[in-house]
Amino acid sequence: MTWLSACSLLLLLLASASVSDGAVDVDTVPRLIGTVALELPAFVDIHESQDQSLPYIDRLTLYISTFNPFAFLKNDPVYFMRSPGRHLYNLTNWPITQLAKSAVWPNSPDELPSGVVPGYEGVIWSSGFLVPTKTKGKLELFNMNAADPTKTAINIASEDTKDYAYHRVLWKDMDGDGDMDAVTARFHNANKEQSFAWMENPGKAVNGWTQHEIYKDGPDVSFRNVQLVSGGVAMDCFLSAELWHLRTAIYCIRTGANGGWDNPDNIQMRVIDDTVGQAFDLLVEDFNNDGRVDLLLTAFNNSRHAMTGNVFVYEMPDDLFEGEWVRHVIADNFQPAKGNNKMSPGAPQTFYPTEAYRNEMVNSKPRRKWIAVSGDDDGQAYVLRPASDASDDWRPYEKSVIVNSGGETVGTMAVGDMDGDGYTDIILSGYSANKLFVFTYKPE
Ligand SMILES: [Ca+2]
Ligand SMILES: [Ca+2]
Ligand SMILES: [Ca+2]
Ligand SMILES: [Ca+2]
Repeated sequence: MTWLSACSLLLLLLASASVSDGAVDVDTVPRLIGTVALELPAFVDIHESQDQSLPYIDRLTLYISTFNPFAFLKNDPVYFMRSPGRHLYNLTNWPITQLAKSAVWPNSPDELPSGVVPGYEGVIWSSGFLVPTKTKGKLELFNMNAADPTKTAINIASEDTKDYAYHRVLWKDMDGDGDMDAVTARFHNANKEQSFAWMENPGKAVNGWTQHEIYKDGPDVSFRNVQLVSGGVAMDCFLSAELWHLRTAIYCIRTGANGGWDNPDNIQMRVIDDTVGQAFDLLVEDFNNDGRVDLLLTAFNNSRHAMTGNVFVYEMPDDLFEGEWVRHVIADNFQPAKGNNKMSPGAPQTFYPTEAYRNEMVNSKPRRKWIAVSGDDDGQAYVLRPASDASDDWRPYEKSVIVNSGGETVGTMAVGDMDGDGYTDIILSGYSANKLFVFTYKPE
């Protein structure tokens, strides 16, 4: 063995040894590629089509909602752009196309997976808010596989008997007939009336699905579904971030209970925490890699002496209804712009900055996930990075500003590897700044 090859072998050994020790070094904050002008972008998301005949980069579609609070501009446009990964590094003349201008105050573009409604795959767009003239929301399906998706709108909430504002839809078979139904949380007249409901899939692409109310005056905006075990009993549970009730709560039925969610007697409910202020959004994932799912909550404490936002993680107890939900503050001191109805932070999501980082093991465990969180009315976007990868380390996460948008309010972020190069890309809605910000973790 020559001296040179011995050296290379040594380097190789050192390199592999340090990889198992956590050698993938990544900047906490992604690199700004540039911005794209767009009026009042609010919610952005990317969805991946299940059509495996397409190359990965062309399976992705970017969706953007916009809304204008001024009453005389009644309907607000929503947009899409196919294959965003093909346009990441050329931000002039993005081929952003209007999908519809048929709803007021469009919110989150949620996924409509293939197979939920015959012939349809694409997006379900919720809408409506508390701003005057913007209170009657819809749940519109669009088929992105159609030759002209703009002609495919169906409003499954057209049977509403009052004005409801909608923000989220989850697909779940609620009546056991094999098709996925639309579960949603909504509010009427803001803090006056909330309704957690599901709409029954009729097995075809039609308006006005039959409505079933699950719970009155509970979940109103954000919720998640998860299968849990409480005291040894398998349970089907919804966790909620309740904006108007200033709390986070859990609603469960025993898995397979007779009558399911349609029988109110089946529902066991517990308030997890009513000291958080305005609960905005939540995630249910295993944040510390100990094998148990946790609840992450973003909330703005609007009590007069606080007026500051937090990100919490709760560890779930063995008994969901009697045990203690241990709360950790993983980020604090979010400060919204001054004024009525201003809050911070907003929507969170987990991610890994690179594929190599995702695949790296530290002490035989995967890395803990990072969290991208919108600052909402503080005009900024953040990355929260765990202080360490140890499961028992609940010190606050490292909180870094991705960007100050230069405007009062930002919307949400689309996060994912849009061009498939192994580096995560991020598109942020700069609502007040009237532009999209485009980032990547790929070094220059
Ligand atoms: Ca069903
Ligand atoms: Ca059905
Ligand atoms: Ca956990
Ligand atoms: Ca990428």
